[in-house]
Amino acid sequence: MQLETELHKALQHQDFELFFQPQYDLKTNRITGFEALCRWFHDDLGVIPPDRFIPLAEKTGLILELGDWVIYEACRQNKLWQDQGMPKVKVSVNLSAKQFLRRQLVDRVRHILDETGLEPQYLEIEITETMAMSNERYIIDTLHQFEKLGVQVALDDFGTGYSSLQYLSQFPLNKIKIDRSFIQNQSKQNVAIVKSIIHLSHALNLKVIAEGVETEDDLKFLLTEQCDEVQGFYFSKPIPAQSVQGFIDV
Ligand code: G
Ligand code: G
Ligand code: MN
Ligand code: NA
Repeated sequence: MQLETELHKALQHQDFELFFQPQYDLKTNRITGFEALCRWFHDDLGVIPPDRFIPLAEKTGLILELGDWVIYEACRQNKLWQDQGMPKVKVSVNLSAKQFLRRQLVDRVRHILDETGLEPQYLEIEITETMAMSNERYIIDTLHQFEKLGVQVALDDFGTGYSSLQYLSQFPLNKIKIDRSFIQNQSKQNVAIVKSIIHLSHALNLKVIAEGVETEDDLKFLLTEQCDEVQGFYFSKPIPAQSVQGFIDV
């Protein structure tokens, strides 16, 4: 069985589902949003993790179609929650480099927002640090268009790439996401890095969120360092859409 053929079929049959992982404001303890994470349910193979199919989708170009679906589905779901009376929060979607470098990405997103009726400030896109630091000019231009549209932008996996601080300050970003490796291995160096990322973010007027928060100690550390938001298994793993409503009520 060729996974690429299966991926084609899965797109036609809509064998994908978005799971959602909550993000919390550390000061208010309120949910600020959900990160949408794609899951593939295969009839014979079971759940295929994104680490396996996203690289394949990128290689084959299927990421464009899949990526459009992810953005649409995330917006549709968030609007539905709002219409059901849930407090309004953001939904964030991960974009791959190929998707981002495609012309008309901003138009496609605008179209999806129109179609689903979701207000732009309730959509956040995540691009990785590595993506941002190649084609800087093009990325900065595109991000300015997103800013104009009112869509939020977060820089994902921060700390794992090689950001030029010169460029970073030119990026119209709203948020920096500290890569979970720094939270998971709190070596002396990593602690120093986390502290400086938080300071840097605040100096640049950006919100900062820590990923991979798994323990009470992680949380205390981030609270002390005045991190703005947190996400991780300590609060919840990614959950299906139908679990979100009950989740937010408790
Ligand atoms: O959901 P999980 O934590 O297993 O995700 C593993 C990786 O797959 C993460 O790096 C995540 O960003 C990526 N991923 C999950 N869903 C999507 C998606 O819809 N689009 C892209 N481009 N990446 C995704
Ligand atoms: O690359 P990105 O940040 O988009 O990856 C999100 C991935 O991180 C998802 O696969 C999600 O399941 C995973 N994740 C979220 N919270 C935690 C956590 O607390 N610990 C670990 N190990 N993984 C997490
Ligand atoms: Mn992410
Ligand atoms: Na990340």
